[in-house]
Amino acid sequence: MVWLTCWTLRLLVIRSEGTYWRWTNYPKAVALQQNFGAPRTVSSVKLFTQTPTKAPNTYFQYSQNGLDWSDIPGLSNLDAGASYGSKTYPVNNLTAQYFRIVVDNMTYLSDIGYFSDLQFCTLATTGVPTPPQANPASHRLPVTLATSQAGNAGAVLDGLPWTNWVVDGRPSSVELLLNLGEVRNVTGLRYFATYSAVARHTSIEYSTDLNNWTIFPGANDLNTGGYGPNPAYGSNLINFPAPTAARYIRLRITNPEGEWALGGYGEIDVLGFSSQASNHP
Ligand SMILES: [Ca+2]
Repeated sequence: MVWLTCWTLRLLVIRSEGTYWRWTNYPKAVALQQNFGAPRTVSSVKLFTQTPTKAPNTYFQYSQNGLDWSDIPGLSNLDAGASYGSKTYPVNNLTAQYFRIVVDNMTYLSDIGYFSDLQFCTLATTGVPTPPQANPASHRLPVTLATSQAGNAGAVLDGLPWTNWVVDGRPSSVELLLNLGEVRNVTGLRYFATYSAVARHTSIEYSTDLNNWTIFPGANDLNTGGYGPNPAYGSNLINFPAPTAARYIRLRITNPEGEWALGGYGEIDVLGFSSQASNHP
């Protein structure tokens, strides 16, 4: 006989009254993790959502070592704040030592998460650890460095949508280089465009060695700026047709109209996955 038991994660109190798990001031991503100490078999996850919760990109994940994480099948990229109250998510008896919830702030909100109860319900037996997923879903990849010949390139990584990378003085072209630190499978780009500049002729390119560059299919001569004709102000998503092996991503903007300022990206995130598993924060 086995007994269903539920373990409640301790919820942090973040600038709020009561026991809520809530983060403010534009976090990139937040995670709440549980180490069971030994492999445990999870049969469901219960989450109590307060209102108004904003958690449009929520993932429930598992790991055997606390480092390499996979999404629990079916519990990937959920809008966990869509409805108030308790909700139970089924899990098909997945066995792991570590479980966690991740809220990824892919839409650059000031305030994410507002949960008051989170339970991983386990069968009181140990089992065979479940291997990592073979084909993980796309997530936001860590970007180790952003560089450019001018402007504050680091502003696209600081989490704050209003601090941006701008190059003024009527440049003929500019480039912003993102380094992933290792070769990953890249599937798209998410970015926040501000009013500060134009980017009417943008190509998005990739490389594994900094020498050989290729434009992503469909990513040539795009209007990606938040100002000017047909502005793309705010949060934008560009999906590439297929996963592409890349370590470096380059946004190259040319300026045939002689505009004063180019760029204006408040944040840029690269989407994709590594060979084994994904890591959010
Ligand atoms: Ca920023």
